[in-house]
Amino acid sequence: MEQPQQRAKQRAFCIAALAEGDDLSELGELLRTSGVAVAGEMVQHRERPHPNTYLGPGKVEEAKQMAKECDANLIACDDELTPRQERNLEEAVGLPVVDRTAVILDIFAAHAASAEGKLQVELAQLEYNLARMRGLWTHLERLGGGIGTRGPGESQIETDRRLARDRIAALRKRLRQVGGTRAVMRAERERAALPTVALAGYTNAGKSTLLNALTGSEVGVRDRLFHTLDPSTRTWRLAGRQYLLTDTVGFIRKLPHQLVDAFGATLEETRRADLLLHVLDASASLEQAEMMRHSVEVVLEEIGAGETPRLLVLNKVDMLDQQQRHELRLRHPEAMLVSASSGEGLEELGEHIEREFRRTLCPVDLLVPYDHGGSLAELHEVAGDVTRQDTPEGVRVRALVPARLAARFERFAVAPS
Ligand SMILES: Nc1nc2c(ncn2[C@@H]2O[C@H](COP(=O)(O)OP(=O)(O)OP(=O)(O)O)[C@@H](O)[C@H]2O)c(=O)[nH]1
Ligand SMILES: [Mg+2]
Repeated sequence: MEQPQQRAKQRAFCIAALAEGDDLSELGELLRTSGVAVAGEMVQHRERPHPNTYLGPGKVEEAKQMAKECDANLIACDDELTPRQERNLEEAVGLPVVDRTAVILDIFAAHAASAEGKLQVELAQLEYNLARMRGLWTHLERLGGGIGTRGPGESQIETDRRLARDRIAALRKRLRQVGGTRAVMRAERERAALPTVALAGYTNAGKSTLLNALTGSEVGVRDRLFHTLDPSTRTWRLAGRQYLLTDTVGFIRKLPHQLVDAFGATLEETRRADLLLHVLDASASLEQAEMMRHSVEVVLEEIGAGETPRLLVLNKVDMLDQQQRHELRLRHPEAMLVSASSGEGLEELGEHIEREFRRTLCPVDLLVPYDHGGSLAELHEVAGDVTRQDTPEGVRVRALVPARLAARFERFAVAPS
């Protein structure tokens, strides 16, 4: 799918209108992930972007000159542009303009592996393009080799829009069907009543590495943005009990709303977890880390996981010295410090989670008659700390079960001895 020779020809001049700061490194990282080189950059400090041209008129002129001097053939903007801003900028600078959303969508398109992931990305791209009244695919042209063209006639645009709307409806329907299968699988898991833990966090925080380290699996890991798009769930054994651990798509500052919308089903796994591990790259600068932590909180809120219990996991501490670790502990006294690579802190993390779950368990005292072997087997699956004793009337059992399952065994309840 990658076409390095063609892609390397893209040289972007990066622009941003920021209230403060001048850090365009993340946009640069996104562009590189997408195979585009960074030729130069410019930041204008302003309260909010210019409504017509994003940068102010004088700065647009300056950007045009600078882009020319560094031989850029593309302008990349660190925000999502309105269609009008994009058009005006393109006209004024005389170069194609891509915004942050287009770049992120392009990366998602390149990384989508599963059928569902591809559908979700296509849906997000269509919605983005539809709002822009442009031909179906343009710009980075990864998906169809440039089916659409810039500036098609009105009737062409109308046809494209109609096609796009039809396709969007078809995609939504298809995704609902796929989502149905997912719901069935989830229902099965819920019947098995395993506690579920989901990994959430900024892209590249080390979520997949952590999943692998904890469960001994081999989910793909790479030092690139948005490597994981499809959720993967593994069982995780902890103190004799089985948990489900789910890894899913990473978040980013200004995550395009089209993606949040399209990835709704995938993010459902995050929303429904009993516990969220918010994985944060602790090797980042304080400022970076704070920005990443905040962005993740915002997205979690947005997808309706704001209330899910969560635990902050500071990863990559192998890159820190004692002083830095000490500062982190003071800053986040509730957090766990771990290194998914070296294994440091993973045992403590497991113990902590185990303790938290134990607190939600409910003690039961039962007398299960001998002809109810099925219930006994079920109990063994979901309960911890089971002690049993055979008596003439049946099996006398004492165990800890998840509160939401206690009712299943109520009919066997007896007074504690
Ligand atoms: N030094 C160090 N590097 C780590 C650690 N955990 C992960 N990494 C590296 O960080 C990079 C990203 O790791 P992933 O596990 O792919 O991150 P992710 O959060 O799953 O990223 P996305 O799937 O893109 O959202 C890889 O190069 C890992 O090798 C750690 O504890 N220490
Ligand atoms: Mg990953």
